[in-house]
Amino acid sequence: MIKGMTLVREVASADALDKFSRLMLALGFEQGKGWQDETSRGVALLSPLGNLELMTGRAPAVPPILIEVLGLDAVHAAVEKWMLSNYPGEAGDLLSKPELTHWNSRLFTVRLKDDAGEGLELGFWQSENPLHGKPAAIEGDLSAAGMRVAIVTARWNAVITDRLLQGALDALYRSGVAKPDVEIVRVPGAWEVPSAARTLAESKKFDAIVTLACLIRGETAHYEAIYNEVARGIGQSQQDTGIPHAFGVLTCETLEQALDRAGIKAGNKGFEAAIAAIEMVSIQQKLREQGDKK
Ligand code: DLZ
Repeated sequence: MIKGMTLVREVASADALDKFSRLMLALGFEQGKGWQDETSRGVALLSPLGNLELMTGRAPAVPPILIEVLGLDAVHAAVEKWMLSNYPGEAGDLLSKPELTHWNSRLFTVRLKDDAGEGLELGFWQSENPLHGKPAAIEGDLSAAGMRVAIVTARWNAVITDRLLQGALDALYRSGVAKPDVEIVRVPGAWEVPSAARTLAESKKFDAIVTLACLIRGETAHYEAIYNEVARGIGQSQQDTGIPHAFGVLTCETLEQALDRAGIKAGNKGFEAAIAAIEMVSIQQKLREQGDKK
């Protein structure tokens, strides 16, 4: 199994090596295991993706070390700041501006000069193609046209759960679910959510179930016991039926915290749960299609 690639490149001096590693660490590179012995010293830097490119023909005019980034302008600003403090008066000559390349990217270069005037040239680049370098992954779509969804919502703490419900409906309708394809089931409290969710899932009439409830520690006797059972029951229904169940059960210390998570300050967890349900339905469809092809 291939694990990664290592390119070993000699640098002109210890000074250039130090400058290089300090700049890379300042930009957020993870430090790998370097080495030091009587004859040499090495610095290792790890990046999330590696890419070895060999070529023939017209060589792109680029430095031998290229670092692919997201947010090239922000990286340029960070490198410029670093250069201004490490090469006062010279940064303008050593650092280029980002420019378009003939290979559908933007690039800037930086020269890390050492005391002897030698050093190391690096290039930072970003592809104009937003999908470039993305690891291949199966991801769900958020288009929900034709999807049938059941929402189970608890009446207990209705001031919160009604807001969660509004958030969930907003997400479903905006993603293309038709109103007649949404069934809303109200149950007394969080405790009753799993059994209703399971009945709906077993009916095979729905592609996904969204569960909504709110438990407030300070106001809920046996808070831990109820919460554990609700979470277990919803999870088990999902596992046993294979129908995605989104978990929109709030567990909060105070009513204020619950309000924040129901649309005031920290998003609306009902909205988020509905989006997760849509995404999971789409992912399951894709996984099934992939399985059928094999
Ligand atoms: C009993 C109870 C309590 C104390 N607290 C809550 C809560 O914070 N949130 C909630 O959704 N439900 C609560 N319940 C009601 C139980 O979930 C359940 O509805 C009743 O015990 C009846 O079975």
